[in-house]
Amino acid sequence: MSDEKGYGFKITIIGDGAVGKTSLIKKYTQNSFQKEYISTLGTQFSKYEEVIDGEKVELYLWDIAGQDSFDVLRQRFYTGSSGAIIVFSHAPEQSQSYNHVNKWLVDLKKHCGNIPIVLFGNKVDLIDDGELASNPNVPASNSNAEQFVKDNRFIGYYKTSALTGHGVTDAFKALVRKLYMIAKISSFP
Ligand SMILES: Nc1nc2c(ncn2[C@@H]2O[C@H](COP(=O)(O)OP(=O)(O)OP(=O)(O)O)[C@@H](O)[C@H]2O)c(=O)[nH]1
Ligand SMILES: [Mg+2]
Repeated sequence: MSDEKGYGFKITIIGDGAVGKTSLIKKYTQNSFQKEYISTLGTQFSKYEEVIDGEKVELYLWDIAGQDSFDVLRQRFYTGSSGAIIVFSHAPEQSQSYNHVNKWLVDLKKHCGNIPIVLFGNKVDLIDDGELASNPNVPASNSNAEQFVKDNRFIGYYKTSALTGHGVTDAFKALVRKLYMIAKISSFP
């Protein structure tokens, strides 16, 4: 999807309800954070422009509600995604969200095939980072999450916090840069 005006990428963001999908987009695009939880109703769409290597890149960020009640609606919104972000939460009471990452991956692949994907482990501000680094028995430990992304050929795994901003820019940029490189290579005559 390129023309002389630059590049445009649709990025779909999925993951369980309340893991922080909307908050991460807000942090990245507006550098703001909201403490109250307002569940996304169906889908939310944001457009964001940035410049990579002097070229304009437009991002169309499709934020899809994680609640099961939106399952049917969600299918239609995968269409045309250039890349995807799967988010889970490190908050202790949301530890199940890591176990559901594979379910999201299967759903995504069914509709989009093999597109570049990045895994975000969000809400790292709520846990002891040392524990993730040193205890492989924690399901979402660094070593387990890194092995998962390797096995499934994701672009990468990033620990993020939409609250503090930790890792957010690096995580989004990893995907945007990858999409840009792919588009650039395929636009060569
Ligand atoms: N401490 C902390 N709280 C966060 C973080 N990210 C999001 N939250 C909070 O978690 C709650 C849910 O965040 P949302 O961004 O609405 O989650 P969501 O994944 O978009 O949820 P759905 O739209 O229902 O799928 C909100 O109260 C946020 O303030 C984070 O990194 N750290
Ligand atoms: Mg949301």
